[in-house]
Amino acid sequence: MRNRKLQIYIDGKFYSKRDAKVSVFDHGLLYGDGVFEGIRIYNGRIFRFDEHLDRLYASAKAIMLKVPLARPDMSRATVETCRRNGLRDGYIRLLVTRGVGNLGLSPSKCPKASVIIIADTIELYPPEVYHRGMRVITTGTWRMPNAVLSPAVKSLNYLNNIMARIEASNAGADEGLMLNAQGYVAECTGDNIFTLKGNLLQTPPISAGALGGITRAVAMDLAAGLGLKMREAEMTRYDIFAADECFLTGTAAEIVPVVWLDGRQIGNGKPGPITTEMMRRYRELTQREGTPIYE
Ligand code: PXG
Repeated sequence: MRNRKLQIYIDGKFYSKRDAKVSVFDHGLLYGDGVFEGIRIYNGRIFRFDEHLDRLYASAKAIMLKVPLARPDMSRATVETCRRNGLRDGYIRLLVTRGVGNLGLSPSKCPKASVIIIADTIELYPPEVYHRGMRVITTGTWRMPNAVLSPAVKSLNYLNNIMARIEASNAGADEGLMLNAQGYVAECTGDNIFTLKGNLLQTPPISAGALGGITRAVAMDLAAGLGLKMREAEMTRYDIFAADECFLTGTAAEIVPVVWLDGRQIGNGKPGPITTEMMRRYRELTQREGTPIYE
């Protein structure tokens, strides 16, 4: 029902879902040239909105994309899009594309970037995934090296991750673990990864090919509150096989347990107590923090 009334922001105007369209000459479509964010709305508030805007503008800067809206205007446009769609819980997809150009690669013929804001409800993982934990396989597709395109840039070109996601699906797994070109763990196709061994929580550094996940940062804060030691360290698959607990973090997934990797059970094969407590604390946090949409 809501979809029929969806109001989508494109460059300062609102369109119905039917009429919300971009040009076939937009380099976002032609080349995946652009950046984006996926942001959650909980309880009438935009969760970690500033952090998402920071990352969006940093990604844009890294690819020399001039965002046509100043940050306060981007913030206002996003809040307005949420309001128009009457959302109290949902998902925001914020895109900045290189805009309309010609058929050449060069963005020099794209005079103006485009901003698209979609705010809608979100399809979540089924609850049983959180109860039983995820099964993950290591994909043959590596996370692209920094010298190819920094994995810290949240660009519209997700083919690297999509190829890995297809491999995981074909293998009947819930997610795919991606290694970097040196063979170290980078992240999953749309989530960061953490292991717990004793009192030590570890996650790969950004330099290993991990996106600077907003949920990753929240998980690090929660770990401190639980008295855990936190370390960003080069990790191999061994660290996951030998871990007591393992979980993934992402805006869509939140915190989700991993109980199996490449045929090895992790810990006792059930979501661990620390993971479960972190999931609880994360959910509690999302209910009370964020930028208010209505008032
Ligand atoms: N790594 C990658 C490669 C991602 O795309 C994360 C980590 C987690 O970051 P945040 O900031 O969300 O904690 C992401 C998240 C999906 C999906 O459908 C995931 C993301 C974007 C769009 C869709 O799983 N990015």
